[in-house]
Amino acid sequence: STVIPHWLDKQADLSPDETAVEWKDGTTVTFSQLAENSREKARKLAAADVTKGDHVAVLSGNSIEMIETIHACSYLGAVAVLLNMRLTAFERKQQMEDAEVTLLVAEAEEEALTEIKQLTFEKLNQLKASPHMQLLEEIELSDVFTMMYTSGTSGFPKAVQHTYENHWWSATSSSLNFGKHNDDKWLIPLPLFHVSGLSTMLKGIIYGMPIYLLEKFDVEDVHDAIMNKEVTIASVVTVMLQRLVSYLGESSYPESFRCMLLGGGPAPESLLQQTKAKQIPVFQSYGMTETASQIVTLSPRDALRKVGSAGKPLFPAQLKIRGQQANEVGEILVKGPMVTPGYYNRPEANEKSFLNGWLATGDVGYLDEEGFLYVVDRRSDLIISGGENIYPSEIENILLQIEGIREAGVTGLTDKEWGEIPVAFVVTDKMITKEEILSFLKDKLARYKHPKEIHYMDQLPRNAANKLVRQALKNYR
Ligand code: S0N
Ligand code: AMP
Ligand code: MG
Ligand code: MG
Repeated sequence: STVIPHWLDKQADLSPDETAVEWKDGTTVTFSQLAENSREKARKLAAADVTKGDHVAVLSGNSIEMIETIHACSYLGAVAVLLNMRLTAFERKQQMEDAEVTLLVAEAEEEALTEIKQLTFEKLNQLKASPHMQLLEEIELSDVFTMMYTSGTSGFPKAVQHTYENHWWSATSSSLNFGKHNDDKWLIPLPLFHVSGLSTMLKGIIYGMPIYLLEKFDVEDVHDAIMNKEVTIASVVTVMLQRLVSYLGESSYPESFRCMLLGGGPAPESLLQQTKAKQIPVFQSYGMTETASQIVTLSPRDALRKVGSAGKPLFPAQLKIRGQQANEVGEILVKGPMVTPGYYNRPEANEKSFLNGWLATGDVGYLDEEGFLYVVDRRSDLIISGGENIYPSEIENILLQIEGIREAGVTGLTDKEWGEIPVAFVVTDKMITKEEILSFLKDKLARYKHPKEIHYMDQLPRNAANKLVRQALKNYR
């Protein structure tokens, strides 16, 4: 398999004094500093017994420590398992156990629900580095670099494995489409624990391009970065773009701002019309954790003619609709070097999802005569709220643990702000208040998964096989 020099060392050699990361307070970090600090962290991780092939969980908001820790793993050949900060400690524990994590590195002390060893960034920094530790100088492209959880096509969160090769091709295919300009600076208001943020951070390393990193999304900070900080590209999800458009009012972005990459879910046509009127250069995209970020993108050039389309597959990617002709709706299949080699420890899911090298996305769409993709429906039952995935059965299973709840069904409803929100329907044996239900969920489910409405029913809609018909729930409000 292919071996290349470690990409961060390479960039530190090519552009040592160029900015790798910029913050809103003006602080910057250069590529050589980033490489040096990441290597130092690798030696400290080695002192904490991390070795090649180990799985190290990383739990942090966007920070330089987090970026260094991710790279530190790569210098040891360890896999960084990125955990979602919005989850409860209970949900994260399940992921860490499933991913066979041996060490958690976190920005703050994590509630100790497991035996898994943990270190805060502060404690890691206090360790004495192993000075003689031989760090990797090369990257084996087929090795797994990162893992992160997604609900996939069936009920339960599964770890998507990303090889170096997946990230490499994700970065290069994006640049073959957008072009790489010398003055590019890419704004990341998205979390680095999602592939949306992570892939952009890695583009920075691979392109030798500065990223403008926000600790968290804030409409004023994003606006300011685009207006005043020479940002040329930004990645956003729909709810962020909505907030930005209303904040922008009658003003317009500078001409140097060349690309607003929109991904992570569908966008209402009204929003796309608004951005068109304000001349915001929106690139609609389709992608998923499994494809290491966008795999299909629509340029503003075609946006007028192809409103609602997600565009065409990027250069080395292929896409087809399962068993269908032009304009016929079916499951979207994708193939390409940015597509994950599979879910960690999930032979059954892998067998179902991969068909002769094609990934069955579970999403439903069609291709028009010119090959433009239209996504018309979501993989079965998945709810996307503000770019975060919610799988109904995750919520249902917790609801069913409540004494007195006999049946539970969850579905997504359209919501102006979040795109969709989860709503629950329960059949109870006794009187249980909504407050009691929500307080039971508190430690077990991330806030964004809490049902926004709870409806009490005499029975739930079921088919002849007694299987819950979630789609039918939508009519029961
Ligand atoms: C939209 C965000 C920023 C909203 O969070 P915000 O406003 O910062 O909220 P908080 O202040 O933390 O909390 C306030 C209240 O809001 C609730 N809340 C927060 N988020 C959500 C949510 N998503 N849904 C519902 N409620 C939410 C909080 O719980 C709190 O309420 P209370 O007080 O009641 O608890 C934030 O949600 C966010 O960052 N979303 C984006 C996540 C993301 O990156 N998703 C993309 C995942 N997909 C991929 O990575 C693949 C596609 C991809 O790669 C891509 C995607 C986008 C752009 C580019 C690409 C690419 O291809 O490169
Ligand atoms: P994630 O599971 O977080 O990686 O998010 C990927 C999912 O978001 C996809 O499987 C789709 O269901 C959805 N999605 C992404 N892009 C689009 C789009 N352009 N239109 C509709 N849904 C999308
Ligand atoms: Mg997912
Ligand atoms: Mg999502």
